[in-house]
Amino acid sequence: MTQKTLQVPEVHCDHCKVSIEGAVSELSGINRVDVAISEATVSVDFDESRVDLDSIKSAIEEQGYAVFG
Ligand SMILES: [Cu+2]
Repeated sequence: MTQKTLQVPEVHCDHCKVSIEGAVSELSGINRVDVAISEATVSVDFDESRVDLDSIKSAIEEQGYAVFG
């Protein structure tokens, strides 16, 4: 399992949290996803043999957020 924390500066409220966590958890190979609103970060545990980081970033970007890290 790989753990990664991404910076998503536009995260600011529960709506952002629900949108991003929902979109990322729909991908296969995601063990855990957590959006920290106060830090504007997305922490994700994932199985690299089933999903890659670019796919996770794309899922967040498709919700309308820029992703860094
Ligand atoms: Cu929001």
